Amino acid sequence: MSEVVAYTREGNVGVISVNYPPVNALSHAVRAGLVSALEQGQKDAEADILLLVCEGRTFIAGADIREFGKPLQEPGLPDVINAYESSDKPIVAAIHGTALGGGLETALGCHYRVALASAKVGLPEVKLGLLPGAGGTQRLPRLVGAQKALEMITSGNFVGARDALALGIVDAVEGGDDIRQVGLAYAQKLAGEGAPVRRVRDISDKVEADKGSDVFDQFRAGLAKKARGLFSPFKCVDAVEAAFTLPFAEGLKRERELFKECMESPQRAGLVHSFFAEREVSKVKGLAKDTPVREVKSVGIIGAGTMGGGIAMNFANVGIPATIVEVKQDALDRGLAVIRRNYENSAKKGKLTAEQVEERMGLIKTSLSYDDFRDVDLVIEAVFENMAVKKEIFAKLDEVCKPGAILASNTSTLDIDEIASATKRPEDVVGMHFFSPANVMKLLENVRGSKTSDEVKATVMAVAKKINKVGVMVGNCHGFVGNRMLHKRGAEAMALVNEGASPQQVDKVLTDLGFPMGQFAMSDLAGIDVGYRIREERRNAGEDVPASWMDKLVEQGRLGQKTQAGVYKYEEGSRAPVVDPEVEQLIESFRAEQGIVAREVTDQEILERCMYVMVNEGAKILDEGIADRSLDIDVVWIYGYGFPAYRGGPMFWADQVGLDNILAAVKNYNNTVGGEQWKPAPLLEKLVAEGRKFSDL
Ligand code: T1G
Repeated sequence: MSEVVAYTREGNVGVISVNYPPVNALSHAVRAGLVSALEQGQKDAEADILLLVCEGRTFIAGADIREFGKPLQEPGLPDVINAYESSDKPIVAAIHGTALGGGLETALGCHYRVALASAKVGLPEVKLGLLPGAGGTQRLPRLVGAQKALEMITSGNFVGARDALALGIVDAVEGGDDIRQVGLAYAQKLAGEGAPVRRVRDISDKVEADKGSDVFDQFRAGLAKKARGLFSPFKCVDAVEAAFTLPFAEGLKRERELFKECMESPQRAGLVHSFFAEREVSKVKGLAKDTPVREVKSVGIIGAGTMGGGIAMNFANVGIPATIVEVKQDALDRGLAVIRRNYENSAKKGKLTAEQVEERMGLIKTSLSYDDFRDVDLVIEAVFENMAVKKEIFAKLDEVCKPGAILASNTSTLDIDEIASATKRPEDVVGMHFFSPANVMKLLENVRGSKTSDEVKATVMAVAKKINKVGVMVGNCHGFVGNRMLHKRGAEAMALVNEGASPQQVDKVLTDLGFPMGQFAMSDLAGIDVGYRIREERRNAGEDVPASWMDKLVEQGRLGQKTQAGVYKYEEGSRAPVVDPEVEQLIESFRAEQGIVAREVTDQEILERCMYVMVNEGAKILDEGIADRSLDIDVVWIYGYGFPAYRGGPMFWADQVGLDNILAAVKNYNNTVGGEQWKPAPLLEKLVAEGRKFSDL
């Protein structure tokens, strides 16, 4: 008897029950247990019908992703599902929670499906760089037709129980939360009606109706834009198409071939790494799981600019009241108008109802006085990047806020310890670095000061989860993790243009790698005056920061999208970057002033200098303990800067490129380009010497 899958009988119903926390994933033990429980059910003469049900929070949520890349242990899932479908006793799948991937495929191999109204179903394999590899691409279309099957399988989106009923994926939906009782009652009803064995593979009307349809080519055309650079979405279409061109058994074979291609693709490796990394980052190294978390029932925000407004929306979205303080009423009015406009845009897209807009607006208050922060549990300062201003603000907060209130700065680069030194409660001071636009970007870089307490660290990580962000705990240094690496990439990109590359050539190398935007298009979006001010601050602090053609742009008032001209120009009402001959002229004049003779720069050099400088900096960040694990850096870049998840993040990608190749290039640029940024990181040298990877850390 398997300890993860049990067989029992209740009346004339043979019950197969899976109990493999946390999500009843189809590990080898579960697959073997399913087969053995089915055999018991077949032999049980008292059982007229069989019921497949799961314990715990959810029906089977898919194959066990932790087994990917390891040798397959029989029985494989397709064989398990084939055994269920071939049963001569009807089998009912009772679905609660989320029946996903191989879980839904197993349910489709059963003969009837009943779901709780709160349940969801889906085939999200595409989000892992895969496709449904256990009959989903062949059975789902037989129930829902080509279009719906293609939509579900290429998006990986979940479908609620009632929609699944309407689509024919499930046969009945019941209220309540006792899936075992619901399943038993439904099975007894079917047995009483003498319901026959009804195999999905034998249902052909939807297949006949869509045979010869051009929906597949239409889908491929649509994916060309949406799934740019991705591999498995196109294989999903091929697999579903096989359900309409081949007999069932042949279609399964075709699906298996395509599944294997996806399983072996580097994109699957990257996406699975990203899946687990996103979950691992919430487990902060050195922070006990039971560290007390302070309740955050209300927040204060200083600054009603783009960031302050976006931050306030995150809290209002989850029902937490936010008070925004500014120095002038018109700044508050402008900020509130932007927030309302953002919500109304979401309502126009059907993402919010008018009532929800008003409800959320009602949670956002404004004030000109810090007195309104007396009772808040957390204050987030979001004013411009000037240390003196921030210290003045934190000194005032220290006086006004109640004991135990957390004082956070949204600073993107500045020293948290210095900010904390303006207060008498450094243990309650922390960085909460949101990414612009703050109400959209998933990353929240939580920055620990040297005195930040464990309770405050645990609390801001819990706040990240509460406001639907991916929180990463990082150490305190200039630029923390994300921006420290971004600044290195930005400096290299600017230097490459000094030397002969064009901004658009640099940007194309990065978008071809999979970034949504190139370095300069991103600078135009954020405002190239941001980088200008940071360079000026560093020059004022005595650092040797070379002159730059981008400074010239700022000095001409070309600040980026907000002035419709920056590195690129922007037509009225458009965000599309257009190459501007004036900028090309300015770059040539700058080179002449600096005595630089332009040379041809290859795409490969651009890729190496922009990306390897980041990897080298990431290794230094790990060496210094600013990031605890390489996966923390990967998550920062995937969720904060759009690093393509299918490449797993900069450090995972570096492992795939080969650290020896990267170190060789770093050494080369250390000789030819020079500068601190090209000094090989000791950790990179150590890993290469030991034949290890970042993902081993
Ligand atoms: N395998 C192994 N572990 C899994 C897992 C899985 N499929 N899904 C979740 N976990 C772990 C997760 O790592 C975490 O572990 C814990 O469960 C809670 O997850 C043949 C090949 C189910 C919606 O893609 O979408 O089937 O951190 O924090 O927010 O065609 O997990 O606690 O140690 O995410 O409530 C298809 C992936 C696989 C579903 C729950 N299935 N999972 O969300 O909890 S491929 C999926 C999810 C496949 C077949 C193919 C979510 C969830 P730990 P969590 P949650």
